Amino acid sequence: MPATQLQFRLDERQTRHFGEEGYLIIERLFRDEELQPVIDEISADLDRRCREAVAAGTLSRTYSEYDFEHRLAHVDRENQAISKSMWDNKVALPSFFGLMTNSKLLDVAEQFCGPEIIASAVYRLRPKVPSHAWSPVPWHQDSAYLEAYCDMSLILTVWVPLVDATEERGCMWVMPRAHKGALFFHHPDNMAHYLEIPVDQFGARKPLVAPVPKGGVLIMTNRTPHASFENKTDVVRWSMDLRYQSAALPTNADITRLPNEALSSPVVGVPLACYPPEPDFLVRSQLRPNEVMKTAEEFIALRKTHVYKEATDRWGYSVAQRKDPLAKTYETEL
Ligand SMILES: O=C(O)CCC(=O)C(=O)O
Repeated sequence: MPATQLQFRLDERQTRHFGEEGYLIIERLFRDEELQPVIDEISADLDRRCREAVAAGTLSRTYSEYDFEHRLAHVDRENQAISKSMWDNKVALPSFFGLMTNSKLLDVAEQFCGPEIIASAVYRLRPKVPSHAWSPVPWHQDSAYLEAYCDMSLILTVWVPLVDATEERGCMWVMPRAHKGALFFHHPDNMAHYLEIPVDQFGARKPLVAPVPKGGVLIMTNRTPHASFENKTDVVRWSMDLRYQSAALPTNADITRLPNEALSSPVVGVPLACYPPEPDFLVRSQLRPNEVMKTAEEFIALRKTHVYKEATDRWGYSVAQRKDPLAKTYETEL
């Protein structure tokens, strides 16, 4: 089988950095015109939410004179439910499919996950508005939210800012070289909204701030501890986090399983997925090209029809124990 012709190849220094440090910033991956469809559709979705809120009497006006970077910050001073719902509500827009299947992004994923690539179910849109209790995300490893049988496999997080993500705007922080052993212990944070690693577990380790310009990405492993803090500016720190894994790992994508690929587990049975609540799908493949998802319509339909399956409550923290009335399930917070 000929290797995929990669259009975007990382150099050896970058690959080594990722392996040793557990993260890598790629400063220039996307051109503005590749991100613009996403920004346009989010803006239209926000516009619709504002008009509906005005009609419902929960917002005095639509704030349509403000641009993408500022509008939600103004809306949010009057109505916090809109930003919260866009953060939590698993927004699925056609352009998200275009971004997730961007060939340069898949080239990056292929260099770590191999040529049979699954877009992991868990992607999130994050409008980090200034001064919100829920928009700082405490230290955690993504695997804390995933099934334990995937802890030692790579699920690649690609964090994509849609505006320049600076320290003042609440960009990501990472804990370098902390991604190789067993998971750190996690407990519910103060709001019972997120899972959190108590910081004393990091000992003498030093965190690193990871600003990323628009057009760049931060990639991390599922065991890389990371966090983001308050946005101290009037700009909304819009970002998306996307995830990829090899098709050989547990997945609920509707694909033919090949010899040596995970199918079932004597412990958990089938169907098996690293994150059962939401649906995975195949985005690049040499071995089953006909099963690659081709259209945004299929992506939207899959998000609507997937049958929710509870993730294992591996930290003894059930949904019923949550204190935050706005949060429906902690699985959404990854
Ligand atoms: O975007 C953020 O502020 C947090 C993102 C995050 O924790 C993640 O991608 O797992």
